[in-house]
Parts: sequence; structure tokens; C-alpha cells
Amino acid sequence: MAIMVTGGAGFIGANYIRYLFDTYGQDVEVVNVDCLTYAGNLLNLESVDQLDQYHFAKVDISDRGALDAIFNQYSITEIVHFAAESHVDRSIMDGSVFVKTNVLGTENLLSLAKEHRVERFVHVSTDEVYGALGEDGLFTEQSPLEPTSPYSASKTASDLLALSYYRTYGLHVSVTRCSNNYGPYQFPEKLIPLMVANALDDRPLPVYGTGQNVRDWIFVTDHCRAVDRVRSVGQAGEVYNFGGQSEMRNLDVVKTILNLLNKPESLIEFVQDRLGHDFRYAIDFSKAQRELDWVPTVTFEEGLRQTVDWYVTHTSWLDAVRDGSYRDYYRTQYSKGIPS
Ligand code: NAD
Ligand code: TDX
Repeated sequence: MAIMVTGGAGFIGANYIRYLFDTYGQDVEVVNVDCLTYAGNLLNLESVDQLDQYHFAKVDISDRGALDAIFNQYSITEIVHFAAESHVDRSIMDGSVFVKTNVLGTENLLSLAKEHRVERFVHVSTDEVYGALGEDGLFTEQSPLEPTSPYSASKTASDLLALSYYRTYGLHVSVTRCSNNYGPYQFPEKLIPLMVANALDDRPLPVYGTGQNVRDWIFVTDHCRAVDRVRSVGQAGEVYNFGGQSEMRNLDVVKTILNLLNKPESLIEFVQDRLGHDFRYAIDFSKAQRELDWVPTVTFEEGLRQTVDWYVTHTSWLDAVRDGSYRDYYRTQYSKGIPS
């Protein structure tokens, strides 16, 4: 099988490519299509990039012509589509690139998949398409789509485009909607790696609002296994929810990180809340359990310990990704830059 993985130099994509080679060895060929935005980093694929069955193409998915050339070069049988602008706070600063990559880029991939008769297309979406929950309840695959941020609105558009290619053309498309991932190689703009990175440097840990918002955390390898179940046995036109069964308030996540690193809680700094901040995400993944024989296996306690250890032992990776553009972003977002 020759699998095109888009966004394979990002956090989940790189973990997924590693998962593919660990699981299938020589039996899989991977074409990683990634244009290397600030979030894409070839260091995430060190060692894998030496394999004969691994190929890299630096291509922007919003450039249809360049993408078409990749389909002509390789006999792609399946696509697993991760490439996206993925950070909510950046989408609040400027949504335009979110529309370009997440919507237009996905449409390019879908239409080329149809043209080149690709057998399976997995569109990696998010639980954020469902909007926000209150204190109770879980998102099911039937929950209404009520995205609230420019990021989640663009993901909802691409998620529906993907499903439309099944209904309209019979393309074998399946959609995954997963909760918050964490683990090695996550860019330090997202909650967990940002807090670990700042704590390691004894810098303030910026918690939005009162820190009472709730997220459901899933260790990235559990998500990779989920995506791969969908790639191999998922039904066309179907949506599958995935979650980690680990709901936590943000403040508790941050305190646990400080505790693991032996750092004082006085590093916590409450800052202005995110605009339109979704209160809570929580997932009913019983369909995946029933139909894909999938359940998460890594507890939050174990996954967070492994994640913190990974960052502690990969400070050179952290230094490399926190370049000038990262520092500019950080200043805009966290000085007095959180827009009111
Ligand atoms: P990420 O930001 O770490 O990586 C995104 C990757 O896509 C990067 O390598 C980047 O270079 C690449 N990319 C961006 N724009 C591109 C373009 N125009 N052309 C080609 N490549 C491009 O993101 P992530 O956290 O690994 O998320 C991967 C996918 O999973 C996204 O679709 C995201 O919406 C979805 N998702 C993420 C989470 C999460 O918690 N991180 C949860 C659910 C779903
Ligand atoms: O500095 C921060 N302080 C803070 O309190 C940051 C970056 C975040 N937060 C809060 C906001 C959220 O309630 O932590 C929570 C998690 O924030 P993020 O890591 O930015 O994730 P979230 O907004 O929940 O979205 C994530 O999960 C769904 C991913 O970024 C998306 O790509 C995915 O689709």
C-alpha cells in the first residue's frame, strides 16, 4: 500500500508515520506531503527519513498543480489527511490562512483523490466541530455541528466537503473527530507543551480566564491507532468520534505539570480569557468501540508523565522550534496582545 500522509511533519502526522512504520514495517510506503509551515518540522521524522519506503514532498495543499504532480509521481492508494492550520488562538488573530489550507486545500485533495481513483480517504477532523458543552453531556456523532472559532468553522467546512465527496461521487471517505491530543513532538503553542516549556525555563504559565475550562485529553499514539483503524476498516461516508476518557480542568492540568517538574504553583499567571472560549469538550466514542474495536489505552497520568519526560530530554528540539517567529507570536499573544 502507498499512503499519502498530509501534514506528516506536524505533531500528529509525524507520530502517525512513525506508527505506520512500527506497525507495518516494509509493507507500507509513505509519501509525506507537507509545506513546512511554522508547525511542520522535519526533525520530527529523524531516523524514519532514512527508510527507502519513506518519501517527502514539500508541497502546499492549496496549490492544486503541485499536488497533482505528486499523484502522477507516486501510485497513491490511500490518503490520510492531517495537514491543517490547527491552532485556535492563531485563527482568532487571522482566519484567512485557515480557510486557504483547511478548506481549499482539502477540496484540492478530494478532487485529486477522485481523479486519481484513490481507494480510501481518511479526513482527520476534530471534536471542535460540535462547539462547546456545558457541565454535562458528551458529543456523539449525531450532535449538531456548531463550531465557534475560525479554526473550528474551517474544519467543519472541510469535514462536510469530505462527506460530500462520498455522497456525490462515491469516493471512499471516512471522517474522524477526536479530542485534545498530547505527547511527543507537539508544537509549544498548545496548552501542555507550552506549559512544560515555560515551567522548564521558570517562566510564567499563562492560564486563560480562571482555568476552569475542561478538555478531554488523549495520548497521541491512541489517536494514531484510531486513525489507522478507520483507514483499514472504516466505512465510507461514516464519522467516528475518538476521545481519551480523561476530562480535566485546565488549571488541574497545569498544576499536575508543575508537580511533575517539581516547580512552584506561583509560576501560574491568570491572563485574559480566549475570545469565544469553548467551555468543555467530552466524547462518546462507543461507536468506535463497537465498530472498530477501539478504546484508548494510555491513562492521562501515564501519558502526561511520558510527555513531560520527553520534553525534559529533548530541550534541543524545543530550542530549535522556538525560533524568531515563535517569539514574535508569543509576544503578540501573551504580552497584552490577547485581543479584547
Ligand atoms: P500541527 O499544526 O502540529 O501540524 C500541521 C501540519 O500541517 C504541519 O506539519 C504543517 O506544516 C502542515 N501544513 C499546514 N498547512 C499546510 C499546507 N497548506 N500544505 C501542506 N502542509 C501544511 O497539527 P496537529 O496538531 O498535528 O493536527 C493534525 C490534524 O489533526 C489537523 O487536521 C487538526 O485539525 C487535527 N486534530 C488535532 C487535534 C489536536 O489536539 N492537536 C485534535 C483533533 C484533531
Ligand atoms: O496559553 C494557553 N493557556 C490556556 O489556558 C493556551 C495555549 C491554552 N489555554 C487553554 C485553552 C483551552 O481551554 O487550554 C485549553 C487547551 O488549549 P489548546 O491547547 O490551544 O487546545 P484547544 O483550543 O482545546 O484545541 C485543541 O484541540 C482540538 C487543538 O489545538 C485543536 O487542533 C484540536 O482540533
